[in-house]
Amino acid sequence: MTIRFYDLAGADPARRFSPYCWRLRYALAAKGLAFEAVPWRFTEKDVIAPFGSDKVPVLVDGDRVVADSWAIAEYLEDAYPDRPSLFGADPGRALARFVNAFADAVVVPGIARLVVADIDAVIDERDRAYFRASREKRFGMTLEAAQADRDTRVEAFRQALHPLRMVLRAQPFLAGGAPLYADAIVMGCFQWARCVSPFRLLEADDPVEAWRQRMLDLHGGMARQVPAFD
Ligand SMILES: N[C@@H](CCC(=O)N[C@@H](CS)C(=O)NCC(=O)O)C(=O)O
Repeated sequence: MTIRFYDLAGADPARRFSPYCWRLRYALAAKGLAFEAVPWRFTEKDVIAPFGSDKVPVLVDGDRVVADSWAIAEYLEDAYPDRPSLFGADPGRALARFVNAFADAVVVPGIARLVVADIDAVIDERDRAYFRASREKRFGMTLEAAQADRDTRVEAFRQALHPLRMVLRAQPFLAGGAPLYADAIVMGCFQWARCVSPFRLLEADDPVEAWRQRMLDLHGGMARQVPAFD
């Protein structure tokens, strides 16, 4: 039975913009596993509630259900050991956990303040009120105010990426000579941004930008072939 997962979609069902679901797409592609990505909107909580989650991704593989992108990556690694590894040899999984924490603590919140009002323009009409109310509560201000100073705020974001930049100056991928799930974790964040906003996060000569382009090329250009802004 084909693996399926619930995948955040916008007004255009082809616009899939969750950073966490993009991590999963890269993981499934790296494992060479066929999958169906079922479009899901923020307000369709009832669809995933039976799986014990109120967030996507939720993966359904036969009778196995796994929620949370990190838990799903671990599941795929353990359930499909004969496929290419997502983490590399030990302690690859443990180190990828650090990258996951860095991405969730630094990269996702950094990008959110730069594109959150743009997300409002691409989401499904049914999700609009929920998205605005939940995110304005989270930021303590309107979406427009949260994003208003992005031309200056982007400098601090770029500075926060310096650990990535140092690594990517020395090697083509975070995992070394070839990408692993650590690369997918961070790329999911950048793919989220390009699916929702034309705002330029990285300067053209940034090694992180060169790496982002390499990630866009992976798996036959999988991430380039979706509605996005660049
Ligand atoms: N830690 C979770 C985070 C998942 C998450 O936050 N997903 C968002 C979509 S990007 C979501 O479903 N949000 C539902 C909501 O905001 O109500 C993971 O890694 O999968």
